[in-house]
Amino acid sequence: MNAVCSMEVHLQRFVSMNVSYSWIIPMCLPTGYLLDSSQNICQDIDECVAEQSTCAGGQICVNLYGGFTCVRPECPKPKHNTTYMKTSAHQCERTPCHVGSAACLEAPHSVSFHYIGIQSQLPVPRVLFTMTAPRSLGDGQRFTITRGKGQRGLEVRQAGRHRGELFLTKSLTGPAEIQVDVEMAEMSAQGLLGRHIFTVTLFVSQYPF
Ligand SMILES: [Ca+2]
Repeated sequence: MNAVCSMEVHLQRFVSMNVSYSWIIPMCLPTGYLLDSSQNICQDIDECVAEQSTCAGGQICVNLYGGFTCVRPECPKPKHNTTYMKTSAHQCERTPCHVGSAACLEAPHSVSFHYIGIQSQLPVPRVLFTMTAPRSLGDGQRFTITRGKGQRGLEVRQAGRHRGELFLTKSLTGPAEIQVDVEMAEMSAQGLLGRHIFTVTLFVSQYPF
């Protein structure tokens, strides 16, 4: 990664010898950061807010620590009489099923996409993402990691009657991109009412800032 450097000049005067002496210390920080001199820390530049991103039309800008990325969430492809349509930039919902199509009725009701930038070696435990039922039909929800469950350090837990949390139990070292799917199953006394998939992509930065 390239670095942006500035020079800091330090000056000292040797009184007894009546001479001045100066030296220069280079201050380097990776691209994508600004030096916050009041706190002496590297501050991420939010390229999405600053409109410095070059995302194409239809793409969504996601700010990351030390950079940004452009994403274009895509709905699941039609399969077994099951189709999805985009209901927002981040969400797809299943279209009404044909009568008698069991495969369609068993498919998830919605798929939503979430992008999270985190720093490398983040202290743990830490909640990364909270999932809530958009409308509560059932008696409760059950949360399960259905894809990427082999990824160490990521777990889900019930955090309330209609809420679940994806949380980090082990520090992740970047740069890395990790994708997990979390399923929220809406349950009633009669059984499963419906399923919702949260596709979560984590972008772990190269540095711990
Ligand atoms: Ca950034």
